[in-house]
Amino acid sequence: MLTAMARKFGFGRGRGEADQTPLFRSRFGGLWIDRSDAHQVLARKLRDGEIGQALAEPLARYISSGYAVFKQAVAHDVIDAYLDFFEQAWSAPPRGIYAHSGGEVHPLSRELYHRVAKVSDLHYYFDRAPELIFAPAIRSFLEAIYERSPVVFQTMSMRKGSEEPLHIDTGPLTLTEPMSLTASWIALEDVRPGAGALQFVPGSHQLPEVLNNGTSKAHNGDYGAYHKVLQATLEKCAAGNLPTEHFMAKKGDVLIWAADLMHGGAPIENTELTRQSLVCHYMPLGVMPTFYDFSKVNYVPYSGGGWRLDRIDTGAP
Ligand SMILES: O=C(O)CCC(=O)C(=O)O
Repeated sequence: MLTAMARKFGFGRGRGEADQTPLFRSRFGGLWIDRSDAHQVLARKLRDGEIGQALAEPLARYISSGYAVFKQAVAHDVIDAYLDFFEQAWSAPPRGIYAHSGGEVHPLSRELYHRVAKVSDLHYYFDRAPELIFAPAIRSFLEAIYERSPVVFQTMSMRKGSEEPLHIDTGPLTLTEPMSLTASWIALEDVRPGAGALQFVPGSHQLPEVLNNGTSKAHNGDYGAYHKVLQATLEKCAAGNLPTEHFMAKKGDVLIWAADLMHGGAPIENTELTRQSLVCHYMPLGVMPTFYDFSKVNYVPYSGGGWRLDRIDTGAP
C-alpha cells in the first residue's frame, strides 16, 4: 500500500517500477509539469481537488504543447492606464530604464520610439503592475505549476513586434532552477496581420535537450554555442514536423509559455503598425536569476499576491 504522502509526491509504484523513461527530460530536472508522467500527476491533483477543473485544459495543453492561452485575462482599464504610462516613458524615462534595440542596450529615449525595441522592467514604476503581471488567471496558473508563490523577475514592454528569431529563453535568462522559468505574453492591443505576431512552436519544449557546449542551459555570453543550440533545436522541430504558430491575440489575451519552448517575433510586414505587448518572466519563490550578480537582490511581496525583486534603482530614499 502506498501512503498518501507517497502518492502525492509520486514516489513508489505510481509511475511503474519497471518504467525506464527518465522522470525528467532535462538534465536539470524541472517542475511537476515537466515530469514524464505529468498527465497522471495532473489527473491526481484534479481528483484530490488540489487543482480546480478550470485549470484542467490549460494545464494539459501546457504539459503536451508547452503553452496555455487565457482569453480576456487582463482588464482593459489597467491596460489603458499602462499604455498611457508607457507612452509617457519614452519622453520622460524613469530612472534606470533601458531598451534593447538593434542588438544593443540604450537608455530609454524618444529616439527609439519608432524602432523595434524591448523596454526592460518598467513595471517597477507602474503602481498597478500586479494587475497585469499577476492578473488572476496568470497567478492561479503559475501557482498551480510552481506549487509555490510566483515571482516576476523581469518584464519587457514593446510598442512594435520584436522580430526576434525563434529562440529558447533558458539560454539568456538563467535561474538557480533553470526549468522553472515561465513567461507570459500580454496583448496590450489587438494584434493585426503584418504587425509581427508572437510566434511559437508547440511541442518544442519536449524535444531532446540540446545544451550549450554540451553541458549548460546558460549560454554565459557564448553566442556561438547558443546559436548551435538553436540551430540544432530548429532542425529537430523540422524533423518532427512541428509547425510554427502565431498568437493573433485580442487586447487582454494572454499566452503563457514553458521554459524551453521555441518562440520569437514574426517579421514585421507593415512598419506602420504597432503591436503593443508586455512580456513577464517568472520563477518560483526561492529561485534566483543567475544571469547577473544576485547577491544583494531580495524578494518583495505585492499586496494582492505574487512577488517581485527589488533589483532596480528607483531613486527612492
Ligand atoms: O514578443 C515577441 O515578439 C517575442 C518576445 C520574445 O521573444 C521573448 O520575450 O523572449
